[in-house]
Amino acid sequence: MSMTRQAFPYDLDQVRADFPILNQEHHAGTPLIYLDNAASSQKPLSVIETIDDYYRRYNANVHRGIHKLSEEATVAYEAARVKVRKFINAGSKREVIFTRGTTESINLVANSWGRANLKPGDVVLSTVMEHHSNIVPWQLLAAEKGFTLRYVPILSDGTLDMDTLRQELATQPVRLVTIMHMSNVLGTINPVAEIARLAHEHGALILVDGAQSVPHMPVDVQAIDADFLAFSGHKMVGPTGVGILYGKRDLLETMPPWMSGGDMISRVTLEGSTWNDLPYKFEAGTPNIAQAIGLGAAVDYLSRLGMKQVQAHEQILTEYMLERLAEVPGVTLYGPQNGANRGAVATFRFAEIHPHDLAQLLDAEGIAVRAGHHCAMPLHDYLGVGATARASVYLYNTPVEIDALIEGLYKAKKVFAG
Ligand code: C6P
Repeated sequence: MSMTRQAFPYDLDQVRADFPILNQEHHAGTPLIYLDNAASSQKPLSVIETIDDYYRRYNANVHRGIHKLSEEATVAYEAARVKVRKFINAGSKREVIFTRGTTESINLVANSWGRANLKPGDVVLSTVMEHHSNIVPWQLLAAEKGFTLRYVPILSDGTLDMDTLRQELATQPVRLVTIMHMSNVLGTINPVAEIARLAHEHGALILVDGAQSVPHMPVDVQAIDADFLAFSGHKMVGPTGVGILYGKRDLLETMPPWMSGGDMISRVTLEGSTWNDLPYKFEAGTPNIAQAIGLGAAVDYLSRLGMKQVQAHEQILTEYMLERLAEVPGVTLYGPQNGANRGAVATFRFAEIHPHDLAQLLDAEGIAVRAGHHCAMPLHDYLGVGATARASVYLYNTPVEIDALIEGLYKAKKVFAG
């Protein structure tokens, strides 16, 4: 099977021209085929230039200075917050907190809401497919506060075991369901709106880890009815070092600060302090100003393309990638096999070739994939594999690049056959 570009919802050549890194050689004479987008995406010129412009023209601290530069920086920083609010359909910009990324956002919820509310006897319900950043913060807090952390298993097709989730909610004193929207390994898309409804029915809150969903599909926090949503800028054509915690305003108002210092206070005396309004209560110290403004430009870029279009593009490409991989003798694929309603990753083992060796051989062909446990060791234990290879596509990838991946696999097999 082969595929033409006509099937795609936008002009791929035009989109690819926006990303300078895609138009370079990886090794001499080998074009770059970047299939490691779930780890971090590439950046369009508009994002790079927005950051450059900030440093060249109006670099200054925000919320502090009365001078023109500080005012300009503050306006751009707050404008980025408004763009993100609109992008995820939050009710208010006060519900949008800048963090360093998904990991920090989840740690914020654990250390603020979790530390203030969780006690022995309570249950936090997660799943076996989570990324370490949605497991370890809860493990650390459980050891300190004495609550129980339980995990919903997956079915053999890589989807979440919803019956067990329902049963856990009905029989356990669950206070929080903390769950990924889209798996970075399996590609599974969890039905988070339905899970939110179930959680709320049983008096629990829901935290959605949107690290892999927000970059790839329309995500509407009000439609999901998420209490918290965490995601990272660098996976959605934005810069590193910035991410978002969305939280419902009522909840955020009741939560104590986590990190403390400048900007998050209302008044400080030597005897004690009071806190600034939302969202600043959770943004201690000089924030990542350039990165936040860059994230605003990333949101502009994605919005111009349209998240429905991005999702449609990836769906076609993912279906093609899964089909082509399934044709290769010796490939074992993990996760739901149907490319529709599935995230843009293909995780696999190939014959007896260790994923690290495979990634190295593919790299020599100019193809960047990830190998290892993808920060999901419990899931790999559950699947009974130590490591896997993962190809992950984004809005700029092409079917020709998938064909190159398949050719790369055949070449790798030849190398290993001696
Ligand atoms: N997954 C991957 O290669 P940070 O590092 O904070 O930006 O994102 C953490 C994170 C949280 N949840 C999910 C579902 C993720 O996929 C990630 C990051 C990368 O799969 C790097 S390990």
